[in-house]
Amino acid sequence: MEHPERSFIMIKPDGVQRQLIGEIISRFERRGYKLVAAKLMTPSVQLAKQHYAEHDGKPFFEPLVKFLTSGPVFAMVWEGKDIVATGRKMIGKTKPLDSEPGTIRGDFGIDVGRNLIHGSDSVDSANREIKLWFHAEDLNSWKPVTQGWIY
Ligand code: ABT
Ligand code: MG
Repeated sequence: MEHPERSFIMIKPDGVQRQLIGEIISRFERRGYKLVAAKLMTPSVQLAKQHYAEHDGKPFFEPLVKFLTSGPVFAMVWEGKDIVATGRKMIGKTKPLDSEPGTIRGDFGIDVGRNLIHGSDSVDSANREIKLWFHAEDLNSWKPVTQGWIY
């Protein structure tokens, strides 16, 4: 079944510890996006390595995996027009110091190794990451009645 674009968005262990789950969900909801899946979980080392496979071998890879597996993350799938690119814009740049105020990292973060949240960087990455983190039956397709005022 066809559905609008989807992105994998994950609040990292630092964002969960800082109790920013509600704040972050609220930003995506208010922008007009729709939550189709969510779970609080502590990722295994294997899952973290698969998620960040593109960085395997880089000097920050091992600390990155250690960080991501250090406690619960809040994994989500969001849906809506241009969610991948718009989600990255709402999140801000990789380095919080390059992130504009108004973005999540620009409002709440100061360190690249504690940058609070992940968002897929392309539609292909999103499809790969959604499959990696969620079973197909856990993705909920639903129609909010307010959507007529957004599109
Ligand atoms: P993610 O959403 O976590 O993938 O971050 P983003 O796509 O903005 O940035 P990338 B390049 O994918 O970085 C992945 C994680 O690696 C950390 N990192 C990155 C470093 O610690 N040092 C570096 O020099 C680079 C390039 C930051 C990212 N996550 N965390 N935490
Ligand atoms: Mg990335």
